[in-house]
Amino acid sequence: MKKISIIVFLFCGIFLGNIQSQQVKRSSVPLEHGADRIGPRTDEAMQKWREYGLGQFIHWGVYAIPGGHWNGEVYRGAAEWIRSWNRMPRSDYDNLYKQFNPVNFDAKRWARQAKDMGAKCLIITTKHHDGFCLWPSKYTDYTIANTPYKRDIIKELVDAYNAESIDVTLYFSIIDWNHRGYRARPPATDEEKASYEEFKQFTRNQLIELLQNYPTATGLWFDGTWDQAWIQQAPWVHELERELRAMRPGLIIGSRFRADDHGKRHYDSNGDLLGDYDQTYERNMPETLEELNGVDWDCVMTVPENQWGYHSDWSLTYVKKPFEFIEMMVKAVSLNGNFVLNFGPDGKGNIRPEETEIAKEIGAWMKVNSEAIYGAGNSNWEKQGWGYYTQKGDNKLYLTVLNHPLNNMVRVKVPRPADNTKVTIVEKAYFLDGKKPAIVRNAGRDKFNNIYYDIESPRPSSTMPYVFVLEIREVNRDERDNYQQAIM
Ligand code: JFZ
Repeated sequence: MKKISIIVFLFCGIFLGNIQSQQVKRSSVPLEHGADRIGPRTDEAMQKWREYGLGQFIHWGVYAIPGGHWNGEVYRGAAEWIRSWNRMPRSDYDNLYKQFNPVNFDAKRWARQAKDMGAKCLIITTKHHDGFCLWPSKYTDYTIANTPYKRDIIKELVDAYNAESIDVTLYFSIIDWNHRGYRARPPATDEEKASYEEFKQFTRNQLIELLQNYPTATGLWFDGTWDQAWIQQAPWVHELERELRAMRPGLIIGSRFRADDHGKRHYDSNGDLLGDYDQTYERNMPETLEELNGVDWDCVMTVPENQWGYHSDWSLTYVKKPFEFIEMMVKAVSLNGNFVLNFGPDGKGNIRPEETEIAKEIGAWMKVNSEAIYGAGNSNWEKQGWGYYTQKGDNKLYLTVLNHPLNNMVRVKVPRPADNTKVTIVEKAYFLDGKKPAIVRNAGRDKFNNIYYDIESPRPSSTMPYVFVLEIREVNRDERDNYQQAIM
């Protein structure tokens, strides 16, 4: 009995393993509005997206004026949500735009800072839940055009970032507290239905307008799509998505836009991804490659715990350190994702000093080590306690060491090639900083005959992570000795 169940178990294991590797659908509920594609995109635009590694998010709008405070009181929620706080009168919030005059705003300076940090893409809030538009939309008066500032902030940002070779994705909130037709719950009466139809047309008009106004924008990053009213519009949203994609070949849209026939979001009822990348990693990250099932994904991260827009008081929660962002970025890349760090400029158009400092420190690290990030991805070398592996092609392995071992030896476990007649050898080992050669020592085998090496690593003078490169190759087992000179 036991034997049979073991055999059945093994058989299932092999069988299921095959299904996964072929990316066959796990179930097949018939859907009209499920995923439009099974498996990742293979086009050039998506390939470029995949290689970003690091991006910048910016949350900016009239909420930057109160900065988490009103009438001497502190709002402890996310600063961009202050309009929903019962201590701030709605009419006060809805008149803030009359004072929006960010005289210190300088798109070129922001873009240069992002470039120096190492960002390859920007996600900018064109309109957050409050409905205020940073571009002069012709479909509402609640825009930058009717502030004292007047200038088209989105255009200035797109131009400045593009000039620094940074791609721009437009963040757009479906929630719009300023539009009379917007509602969270499905419309019930005829009157509600009619005004919700107006809201839908308004949303469509604005999205088309954004793509027309900013022809170089590469993607749309949707938010606020969790309301039942929106979820029930799945067929219409599906059609809208097709329309937007037809307007802009290569356009990249994440999983937070439309639901399927049964109201399922991000992944449809068959478990297939809706959109081009998984957008669920908001202030969190996957732990393993397995849980991702081969999908593209991004992680969007705040500096304090949950503040996206400008909050003048950062002493209320823990504020993350540059080391942690570098760790998250490396981890994201090691799991084939992009890491996007959020900035919340103030009401005058300044990027706060704390964020400027973080950008500088990340940038200084990237200057030396970005080769381990851009265009790199997962490696099949087994993760060890010192940090993360990232890999480019078949031969270049990057070891980002975050926890320097006390014995000054970084141990690696060499994977065994699937082909039994081959072995993986290390051809070259060096520090990415200055390409200084590193000494690799034989560290024996375990009882499963796995090979281990120790890379000598003198105690670092800085507390920042450092990177080794291993150039590796699969060779015939009997040729191994010709190559092992590098190993002491
Ligand atoms: C949303 C916004 O409400 C917030 O202000 C900010 O813009 C952020 C980027 O997006 O907040 C969310 C959205 C989704 C989740 C959590 C917060 N989520 O899926 O866990």
